[in-house]
Amino acid sequence: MKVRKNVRSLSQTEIDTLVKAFLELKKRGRYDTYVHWHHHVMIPSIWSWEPNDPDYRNGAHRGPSFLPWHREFLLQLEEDLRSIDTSITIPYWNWTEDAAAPVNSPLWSDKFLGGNGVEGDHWRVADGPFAYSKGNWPVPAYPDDGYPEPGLKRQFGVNANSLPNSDDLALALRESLYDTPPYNSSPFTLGFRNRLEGWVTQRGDSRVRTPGTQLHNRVHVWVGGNMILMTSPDDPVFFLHHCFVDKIWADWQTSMLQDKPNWVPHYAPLRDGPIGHNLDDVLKPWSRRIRDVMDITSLGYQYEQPAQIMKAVVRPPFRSPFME
Ligand code: CU1
Ligand code: CU1
Repeated sequence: MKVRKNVRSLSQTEIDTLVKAFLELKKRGRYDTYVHWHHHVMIPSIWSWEPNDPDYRNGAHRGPSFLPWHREFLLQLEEDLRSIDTSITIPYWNWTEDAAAPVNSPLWSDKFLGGNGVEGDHWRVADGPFAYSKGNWPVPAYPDDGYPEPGLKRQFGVNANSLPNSDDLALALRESLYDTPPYNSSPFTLGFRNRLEGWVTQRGDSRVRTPGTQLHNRVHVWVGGNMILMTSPDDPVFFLHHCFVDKIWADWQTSMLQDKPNWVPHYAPLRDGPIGHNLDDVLKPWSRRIRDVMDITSLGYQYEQPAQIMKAVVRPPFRSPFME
């Protein structure tokens, strides 16, 4: 059984092995396939065989398949990394642990992912293995998105001033339905997926404490630079971020199996939902169906920190009967 660890539990040797494998995949041209897969799934109707109609739905975002699609995406990358070194599993970045001091996260060490971009250098990352100046991590320019210069870019805290904390996460973990019609990204659509993806803002729920985008989305926006584009896997932090998103889903699934065993498979829609988002739909461009990625144990991995730790966070705070 593969065990995916918290980034804080990794030894420097484990970090070095992981970084080396990322660089090797990049050198072989394989890493860019992931950027293309992600980009492609975000812009429908660029191939002739795709329906060119307004109801066509993104197969990986703004809908129920958000979590299963990214679970499969991580599995694919993990296999590629393990073809270079069999000891590798993707580590997860629990950003709630860094919410108090995001810039001080151990991730941004020059021996791990490197740090913030430099404003005077088009916000390009200047230190660590992925720095533009090292030349080992080519990232193209995206002039249409406002990035006319090549190189990996980050803009910590510029577009969102904080990372989500454990209270923000608890709002998602308290949801007992996976997703609800119309299965979209409206701030009023209820369910675990829409919460965790980050679309339920203060507009849709007054219990949300910070203005602007939430949870998964907010992490992309806080890191900034390449992480806010459709090509966000250009930044390797993408996978460490999504690994935590996947862990949150797995923990939620575990707690739902205990609390609501009759509601299996804890997924919706089973059928008749948007194309690509039903339980038996295939996760394109791969071959597994959503149904096939529901149970991480059967996929051969687990997470280092047990779900019970997350459950402690889920317990609602005491509310006096004299309060609203
Ligand atoms: Cu994505
Ligand atoms: Cu994402």
